[in-house]
Amino acid sequence: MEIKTAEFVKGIIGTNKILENKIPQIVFIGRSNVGKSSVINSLVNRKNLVKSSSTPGKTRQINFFLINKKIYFVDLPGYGFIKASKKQIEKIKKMIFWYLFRSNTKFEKIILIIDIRIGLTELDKKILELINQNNYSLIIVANKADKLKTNEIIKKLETIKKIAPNNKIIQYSAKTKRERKKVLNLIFDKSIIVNNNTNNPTINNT
Ligand SMILES: Nc1nc2c(ncn2[C@@H]2O[C@H](COP(=O)(O)OP(=O)(O)OP(=O)(O)O)[C@@H](O)[C@H]2O)c(=O)[nH]1
Ligand SMILES: [Mg+2]
Repeated sequence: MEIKTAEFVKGIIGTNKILENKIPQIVFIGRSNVGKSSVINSLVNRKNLVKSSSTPGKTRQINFFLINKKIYFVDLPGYGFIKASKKQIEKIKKMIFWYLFRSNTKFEKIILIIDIRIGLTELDKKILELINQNNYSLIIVANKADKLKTNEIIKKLETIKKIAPNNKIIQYSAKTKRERKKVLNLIFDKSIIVNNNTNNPTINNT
């Protein structure tokens, strides 16, 4: 599916009406600084729709972007290391866990972004386990592949695959947009039938 429109809707920090509407949510999660915001920008082909920065901890809210007027891309703050006070880090961590596991939100798909050079960290593994327990459809996007040579990419992907044998893993670069089409195809992988005659997306649960 090609992305035609992308607009910022709102950022939330707790319960909100936006969680109750029926628009499917595709959520992007991962450690701070792995490139969640950059990946969203590159997928929607916009340079600055989502704020990204070299300072870890740029994203502080749960940000909703309406894509093709039919689906939300949701950009989360990063977990793990961010430049913020202990209190703030704890607050963000709580917010992420609430949204993912206790807010009753039904996700269409979860996109776990990692830095391909670092692979899955202990915290990634913990979150991965929880996501798999909840039976969500998950894709691991190994970002920043432009920083590695082809043979190194293959090795890193093999290691990640060993740790997460049941999940789809794909290399990506938000910088070069290599494999952009593939990532988009995976994200929209038949689970959503776009009905052009109505604003209501139809979910195909088969
Ligand atoms: N070389 C390279 N740099 C990237 C890539 N993706 C992101 N970056 C850089 O990594 C840094 C962090 O990117 P962000 O998109 O802000 O990361 P984030 O995961 O949203 O960070 P938080 O919001 O702090 O959690 C920025 O300096 C980006 O330019 C990539 O594919 N390749
Ligand atoms: Mg961000």
